[in-house]
Amino acid sequence: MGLTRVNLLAGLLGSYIIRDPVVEEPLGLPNGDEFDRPLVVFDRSFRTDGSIFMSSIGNNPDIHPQWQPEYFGDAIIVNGKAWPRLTVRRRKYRFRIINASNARFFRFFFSNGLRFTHVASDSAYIEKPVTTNETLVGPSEITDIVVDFSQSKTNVAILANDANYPYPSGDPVNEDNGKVMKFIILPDQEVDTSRLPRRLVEYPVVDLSSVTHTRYVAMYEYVSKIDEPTHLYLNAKPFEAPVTETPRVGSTEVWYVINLTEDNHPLHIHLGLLKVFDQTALVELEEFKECMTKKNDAVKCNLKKHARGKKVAVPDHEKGWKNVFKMIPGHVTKIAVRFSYIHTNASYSFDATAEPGYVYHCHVLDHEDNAMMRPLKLVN
Ligand SMILES: [Cu+2]
Repeated sequence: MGLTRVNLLAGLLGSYIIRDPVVEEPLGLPNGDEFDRPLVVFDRSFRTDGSIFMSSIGNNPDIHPQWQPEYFGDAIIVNGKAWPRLTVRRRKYRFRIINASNARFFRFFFSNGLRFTHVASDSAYIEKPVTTNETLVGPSEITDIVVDFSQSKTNVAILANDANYPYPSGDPVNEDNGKVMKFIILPDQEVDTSRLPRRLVEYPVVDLSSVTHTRYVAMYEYVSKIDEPTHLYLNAKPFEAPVTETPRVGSTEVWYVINLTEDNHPLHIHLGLLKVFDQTALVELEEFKECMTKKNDAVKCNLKKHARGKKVAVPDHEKGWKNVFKMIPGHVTKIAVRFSYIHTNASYSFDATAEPGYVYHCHVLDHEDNAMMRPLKLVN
């Protein structure tokens, strides 16, 4: 707490893929080190000597000497290299693209119109492949896609980004952070034995009639007299306040996540996986915000009356089980949270009630550090 934003920024980081050959080999997706590649993407700023730069002066130094609400770097780094290139063959590749930025969202697309075929998201497969032109990835999200370079009409494709920062209402991208990496596509056609199956992996259906607990998680941002953010809280509580979320092991809960801020926050729940139903715009938002700021109680502030705006459909490729999901500002997001294994519905093979317990938090590192994070204590 307080140091994650600095630790990840300065440290070495990499990816570790856990495979289940029994489930995955029959799918026939591109595999092996050459054709199944993690791409760890983040933004960094550098001094002229190449060392990493992060300003150590807070935006509100009288209140907090170091903290800034979001770190954004000038250069886009993929697997440790700034704006790298990769030579690929004319065939299918699987890329597991991990957004390891502190605060930057990426909306990836290919400059030459090549498309993404999603096969999984975060740590779980989706039911069937979904093809899109672009994919929005918040901090800590993983977009797991197949790209078929045999479909490319050009021999060069730029993987680009057009997500404002902060997302969604910050600055537009520029020449530097609008580019991610370059693919050089070899001209020769080749035989490709990998495939995109019609169906991927189906997990057991969740019985929502067994839901016993509904929770409300409201996201607040606080500002100083000069209108600069000072900190962010979930349910208006600091991390140290006594635990309020105590789900039962094996249960499924419905959470309404209410984003009262102006930014999108990727909510990450430890241990439990989540499925998103929908996102609904809050009407008469200022009135609702005022009530929530006073009472911090979604029921007393009549969330139902305010959750009547336009519904935002969940993109098809994000309808599966997620580790993290992007909470749209001024919206309430309804999610199911499952506290058991999702592939069998069986209970955990370890004692999930053991100390020190778990947490749930916004995955913008600068937010979770100050202190958009709350404890999560499982009970039997
Ligand atoms: Cu956040």
